[in-house]
Amino acid sequence: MDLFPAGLGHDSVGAELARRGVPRREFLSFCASLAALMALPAGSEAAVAAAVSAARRQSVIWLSFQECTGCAESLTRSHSPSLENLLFDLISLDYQHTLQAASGEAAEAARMAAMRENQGKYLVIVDGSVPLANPGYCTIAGMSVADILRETVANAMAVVAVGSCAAYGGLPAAQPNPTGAVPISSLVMDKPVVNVPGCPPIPTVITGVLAYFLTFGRLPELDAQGRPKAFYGETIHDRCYRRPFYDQGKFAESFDDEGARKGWCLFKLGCRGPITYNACATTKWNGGVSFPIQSGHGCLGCSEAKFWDMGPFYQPLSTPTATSRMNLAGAAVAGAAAGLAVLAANLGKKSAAQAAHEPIGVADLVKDKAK
Ligand code: FSX
Repeated sequence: MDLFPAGLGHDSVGAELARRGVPRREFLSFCASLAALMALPAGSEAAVAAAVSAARRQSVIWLSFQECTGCAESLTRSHSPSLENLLFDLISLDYQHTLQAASGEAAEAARMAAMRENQGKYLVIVDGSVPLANPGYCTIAGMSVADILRETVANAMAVVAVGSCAAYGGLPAAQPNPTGAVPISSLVMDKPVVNVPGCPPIPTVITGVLAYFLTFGRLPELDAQGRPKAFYGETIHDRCYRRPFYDQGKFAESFDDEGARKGWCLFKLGCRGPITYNACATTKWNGGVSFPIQSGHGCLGCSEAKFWDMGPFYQPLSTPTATSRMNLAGAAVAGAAAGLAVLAANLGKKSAAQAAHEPIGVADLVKDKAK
């Protein structure tokens, strides 16, 4: 199979890779990592390679509003694909405050040119929330960010709201929300919007969503909150390697006790893993090295709506119920095989123990999501 056939458009990813002499083997291994990232079945890499090769380098305009730049910092730690892969091979990042060389009028001219030359085809990524209490609270080149958003998405194909600020309002929207901060989805009604929450989001998840869009020309399957199911389909708790300790009723009571040293469950130290949907426990951070729970710190729930207001941090969600302890007792009596069956049942999407908890914050969360 010729990955970079002669008939490819001059602005295709394949043509660009061929020009730069990227070896076939290297490209295929890159596509294999993309396929794994997108949770595609084994053997999909050839199809991904063909699609990526023929794809046009995607024009992307990245807007940053009320935020801390943690999301862009996270992206720069992307390892698979690396930021370098992403920028030079897959996309044409035509505007991004933190990474672009241009400034002032030249930067704004680049945004206008990208909008003009790629009408209906460019992707808009937004991090940060929009202040509605006063347009002067956040402006770029003399324009309110609400107007910049409106202008930029008018001819866009789709919008990706990166980070909990863009997806839910995040830190700027925490009580008492002095700037009247709102998420992107409350202002963009006529374009597809995908939410990639997290404060910041996992870099692999940001690049995974972009890779999916580039490969298939559409957004991945989303849940009711507009999050890609492939990355936000399960809770941290569902996939946590400390989960067996939870099921056995073994909990650290402080960050330096015997239980903590033995790696027991951090639930009693306020871990929000049971109510937090994200891929930290599987994808991990820093090239797959670790994630907060593996480093001895409970999950703060940063990818859930209103997580700043669901506090205080380190307050346990609730006391583990008798249900999970009963599971342990039953497992012990019935032996190892039965224990594994109980564990398998508990690893289901909503275990009886999880359903019985109704942790603090869940009701609020559901209420917020229903709005
Ligand atoms: Fe918000 Fe991102 Fe947290 Fe910071 O851009 S999601 S405050 S990591 O920077 O928007």
